[in-house]
Amino acid sequence: MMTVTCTPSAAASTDDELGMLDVCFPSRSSLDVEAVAVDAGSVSEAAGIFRENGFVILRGALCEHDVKEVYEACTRLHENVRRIDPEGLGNRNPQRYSMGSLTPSRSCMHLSSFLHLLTPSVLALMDRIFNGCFLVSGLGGDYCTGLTWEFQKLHSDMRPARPLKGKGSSKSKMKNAPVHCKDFPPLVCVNYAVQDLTAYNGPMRIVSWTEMAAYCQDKPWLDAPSLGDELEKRSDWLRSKVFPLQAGDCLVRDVRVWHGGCPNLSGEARYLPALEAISHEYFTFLQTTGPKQEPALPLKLYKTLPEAIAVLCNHAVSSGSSPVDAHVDDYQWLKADLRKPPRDDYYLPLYELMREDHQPIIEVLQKLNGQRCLESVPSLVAQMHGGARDLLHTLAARDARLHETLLELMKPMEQPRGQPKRRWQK
Ligand SMILES: O=C(O)CCC(=O)C(=O)O
Repeated sequence: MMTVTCTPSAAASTDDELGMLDVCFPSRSSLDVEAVAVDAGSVSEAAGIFRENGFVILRGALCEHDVKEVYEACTRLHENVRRIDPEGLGNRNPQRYSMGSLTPSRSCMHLSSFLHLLTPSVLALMDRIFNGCFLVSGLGGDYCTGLTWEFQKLHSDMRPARPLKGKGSSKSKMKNAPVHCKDFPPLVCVNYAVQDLTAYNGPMRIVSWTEMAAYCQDKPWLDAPSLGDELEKRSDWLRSKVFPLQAGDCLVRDVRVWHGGCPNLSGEARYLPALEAISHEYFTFLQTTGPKQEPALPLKLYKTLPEAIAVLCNHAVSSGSSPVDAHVDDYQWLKADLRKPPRDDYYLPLYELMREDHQPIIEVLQKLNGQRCLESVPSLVAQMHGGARDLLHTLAARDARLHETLLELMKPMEQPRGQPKRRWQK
């Protein structure tokens, strides 16, 4: 394995740069995705994988029609967000957004397309994971724009929880919350892919309970590593990305399992809309200790749900005269200022120096990967600056498939000036 260093160097060699490109955009994930993936209907098998790892992938959970509608809903949401945050400062780091946190109701339950995420196969799995004792706590998810440069630090969505220790810290307000036992998840998030997820368009990365425990060893309260530490001590985790996924697949994860966002330089926003399920126990705890929640599900939409699904949402439904009732399918119903400063550092030394070179390369690779819009690849290559073009050529020289495809595409083009001809010849 190539050695990566955390020391920024203004004059990184091509080998360093290729190595970094492989860490940031590996052609294969270091996660054995097939080993943790099952068909959406295989509830028992899925529950077993979930229990062991803290997550599982369900193939084909959302049908094509619903994928399309949810994707369009995400796109509309993003268009409206852009009006409020044209610079892309984000609410979860630059260019990154939590969709639930964008709206005054802290959920997307007022957008009818999001109700497609309440799929029977996923709810059957929730039933198994929570032993029948759960509710739907929200619909939301995360997205990053098509030009998201940085990684996001690995994190648990519930930082005070101590699943590897089994009990809360004595100082925390959450000390007695029912969130510390590893085998009883308080919250499960189901992130749906609504577009194919590839190496290049910002799939999420995630690590298993076993890996977390090995990292923490005798310090079970330890937080996830910073990005610098991750690169230095666990560079494989930066490659532990949930891809390839097809639109319609979903990642079911205990929110306490460490995960994080990855760069997306594909030029297209990547959406991961989500359903969130909460245990009865944790819900009751929040009812008695937390702030009162405003209803998030308009009565009009609630009435369209099948009985078996509606009962899981009873606690979130409005009376018919709440603010949310006036905003059914209103994509402009967003917080006036939705931007939030980043919680963690998101700089990865060395990568920062190279990302400008990587961006045009990733756009080309993503287009080749999807075999879509191949006509635009030659012009993308022609627009690259010298450094990026050199790097792509070096990559092509090492990767037979990339070499052949680019060679074919480049036939009608002139050799870029200054490039030795042999780079394009086998
Ligand atoms: O968008 C992603 O891939 C992960 C986002 C995430 O985990 C977060 O913002 O908390």
